[in-house]
Amino acid sequence: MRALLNGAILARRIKERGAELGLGRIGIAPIRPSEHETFFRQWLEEGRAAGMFWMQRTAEQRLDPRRRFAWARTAIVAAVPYLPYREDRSGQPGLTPRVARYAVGRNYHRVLVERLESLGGFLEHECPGCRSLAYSDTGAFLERELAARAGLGWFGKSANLIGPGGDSWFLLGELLTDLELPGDEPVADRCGTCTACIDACPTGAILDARQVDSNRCISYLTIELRGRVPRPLREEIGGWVFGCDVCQEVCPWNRRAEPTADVTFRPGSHLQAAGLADLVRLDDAGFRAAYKGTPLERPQRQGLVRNALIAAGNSGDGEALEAARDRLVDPDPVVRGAAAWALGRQGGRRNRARLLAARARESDPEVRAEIEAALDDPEAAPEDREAALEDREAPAQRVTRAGPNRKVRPSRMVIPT
Ligand code: B12
Ligand code: SF4
Ligand code: SF4
Repeated sequence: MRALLNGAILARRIKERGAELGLGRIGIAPIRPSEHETFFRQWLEEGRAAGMFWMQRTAEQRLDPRRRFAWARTAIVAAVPYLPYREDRSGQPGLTPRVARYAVGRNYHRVLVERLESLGGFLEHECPGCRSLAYSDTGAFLERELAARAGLGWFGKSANLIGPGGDSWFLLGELLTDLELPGDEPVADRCGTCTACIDACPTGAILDARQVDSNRCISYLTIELRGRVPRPLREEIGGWVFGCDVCQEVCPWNRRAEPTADVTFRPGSHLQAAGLADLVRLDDAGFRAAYKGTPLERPQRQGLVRNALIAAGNSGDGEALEAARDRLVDPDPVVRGAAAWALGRQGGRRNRARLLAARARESDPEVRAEIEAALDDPEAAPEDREAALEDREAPAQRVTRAGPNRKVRPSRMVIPT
């Protein structure tokens, strides 16, 4: 343990250096066991972590970082602003409005850790022999709790941390150190009687008592979930292909937020120049070329193409739906199933013909079930359903009975709302 006589001066210099390094606002908190242990354990026990089993596996360390880092005394926590643009999302080009704002630029984990390590170098220079370790997101910490303790914001009803200056468009990272530094004061909760985030969440994922049920959160469904998205939630995902910003968009504290000048978070050309159809068409090589090293690498090709197909089914984007027909023969069964869903939702004679052909050759039982459900989609126009039922009884007569050139239904939703 290292006590410092000039801790307050060092803390101020750390904050100044952090700002110079692009770490935004810095707060300091002692490392100690969680004050919200019951809350966290209950969240896990009620299955709110969904398929993120790593949360359960590392629960004890999250609740008390000293179990793993016995030497650590203080967390220097950075809240790095990332808002990439001020304007309404729908005015952004290409895929940008379909991707959560924190992920439109470069991979922030790497960037934040590099900057925090530079801050560690500064600490070493000021206090030779001290120890430090940088993390952002991927470490087993309750980062929001650490940040709240370090005075970087309050835990809003949306579960997002809202900064004392009044917005939640920032990412967190921390530098653990064996130095003992004076901590900052937590800020008061200013959500008041507002419930805008709870009311606006498209999937009803925000429960009372500031809990998010990951099973329903679009961020989880589009980024972390491997395999099929549960059917009842697909429509609610709207046009999102990676993450979701709805609970932050409606937060009154975010209304006047200024975009960051940090180029790290500027929308990349891989998103601005591409459309939904490009995403639907991605093969392995195309995925690696466009998305490796970006935040969108996380769901892998299977997840990203699956998400694009769901967005296509919801948006009625003609080019993307045209591309979806080819995905019925994709090597990945999850992608084939999502393609069936998108085409079933859109209805129409040509889509039905493709689905019937796919059903005839499909050997995977789960994809077959998707195709059956798509042929029977209650969302399809009534004449589609009728024709689909007839198709099952007498496939050979389908083309003549369904009638020519039935119009594809109009768009339900063009971009996420
Ligand atoms: C798992 C995870 C998710 C999951 C689960 C989300 C969740 N709400 O728990 C999913 C995939 C759904 C997700 C989504 C998002 N995430 Co996320 N996620 C994480 C991760 C890895 C762990 C979070 C966790 O431990 N959850 C368990 C719950 C119980 O903990 P918690 O929400 O953090 O709450 C704790 C404290 O805040 C504390 N607490 C503190 N004060 C108070 C006060 C009261 C009254 C109470 C009751 C509790 C309380 O209680 C809890 C236990 O300590 C963290 C990184 C990390 N290592 O912490 C990023 C992190 C929380 N995510 C982040 C972001 C940006 C997002 C998204 C906005 C991304 C997007 N746009 O799509 C969404 C927001 C969804 C939402 N409304 O929460 C940021 C949050 C930044 C911020 N300003 O808050 C983090 C910190 C990553 C980072 N390094 O910046 N995420
Ligand atoms: S990120 Fe989207 S789905 Fe998740 S809690 Fe917020 S509004 Fe709901
Ligand atoms: S929308 Fe309202 S309730 Fe939700 S986090 Fe913002 S201020 Fe709090």
